[in-house]
Amino acid sequence: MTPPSENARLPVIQLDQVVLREIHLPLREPFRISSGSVLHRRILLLELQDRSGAIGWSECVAPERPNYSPETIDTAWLMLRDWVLPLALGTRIEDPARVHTLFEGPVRGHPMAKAAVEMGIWELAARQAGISLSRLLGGTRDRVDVGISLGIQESPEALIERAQTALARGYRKIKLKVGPGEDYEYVAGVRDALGPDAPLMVDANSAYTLADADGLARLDELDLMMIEQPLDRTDLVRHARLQARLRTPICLDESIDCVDRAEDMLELGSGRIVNVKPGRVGGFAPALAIHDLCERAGIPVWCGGMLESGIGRAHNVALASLGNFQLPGDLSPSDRYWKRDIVEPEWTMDAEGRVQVPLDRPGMGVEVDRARIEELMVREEVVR
Ligand code: OSB
Ligand code: MG
Repeated sequence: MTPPSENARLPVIQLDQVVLREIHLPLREPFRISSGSVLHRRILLLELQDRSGAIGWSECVAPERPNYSPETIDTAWLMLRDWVLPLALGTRIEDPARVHTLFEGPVRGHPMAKAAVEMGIWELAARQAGISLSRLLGGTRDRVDVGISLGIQESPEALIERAQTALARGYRKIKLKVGPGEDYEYVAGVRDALGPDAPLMVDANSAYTLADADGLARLDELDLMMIEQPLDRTDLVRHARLQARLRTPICLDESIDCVDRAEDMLELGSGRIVNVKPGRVGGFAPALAIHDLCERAGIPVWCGGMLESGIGRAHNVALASLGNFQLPGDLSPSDRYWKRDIVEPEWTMDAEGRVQVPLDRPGMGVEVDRARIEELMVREEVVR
């Protein structure tokens, strides 16, 4: 397939410097998944400067703790400064779709660190070309369906209340985080309260093993859209065995960290849906390749989230505007996460559960509130 970037005339990019900044952004409420909880998001932002003076922004989605994948904000900072950025700085970049190949051989792993640079270059290229990031990526939608991801709560009642509020607010998909002992009762309670048509799913973040297959098969009764990442991140074979036992589609998140893993999933039957997070797979180009592969195979994808600020959200919204993002993304509006976001305008959702893709603005389509970043910043380093 023709890389989408070939459809636009792009100026050559040559990065002079990249500023790494860490900001602390408190969530409105703690977000708990099976492997841990977060209340204060430590966020790594990249400001990329081209030799022309043009600027691009990106966000590294690595969390504080290595409980989702091995990466953390601190490993990403180190990898960016010492290994990834030196490969990009000063290099003539004619096509953002090829940037990820610079990093592949010399740096094994660390997809979130790599993705932050790759995605920032796409953003910069779109701005330079005067077109939206969505258009540069090959997006076809002007609005995107939104889902919400609800953390594990103290009780089924507390979860039911949040799920009811989310449904009334217009969300098109309601994802419930689950784990052993905090699953069937919670999800059945929500199903009962919301009715048979509510678009419900669960996400286990690898909390189960095949020994839990009977319990997971019970979830079939609850007519879920999908069960996200029930088993270990590295385990495609057992996901295939589990999928063979379930009526409910398995969606893989953590397991799909590159295009080849998506191909393996298709071949093995490890799942029927893919959650695409550009940070998890090393950037937009691998994310687009997974999107295309799944489209050819008749597998729907949707855009996941990592509790991004308005910058990472902008990148996700642009990606989710592509055709095979058939299911609602974890792209909640700014005020679901933060008292105040770091971009202008903030991200909003309409009453039908949709977010507008800012097609008429160059680049990611929102402006960074530098004063706010200054206020929230705890660390800064310029890499040249
Ligand atoms: O597994 O999708 C996940 C947040 C942090 C780490 C992992 C996940 C999540 C979410 C949040 O589900 C989705 C969002 O950003 O709203
Ligand atoms: Mg997930």
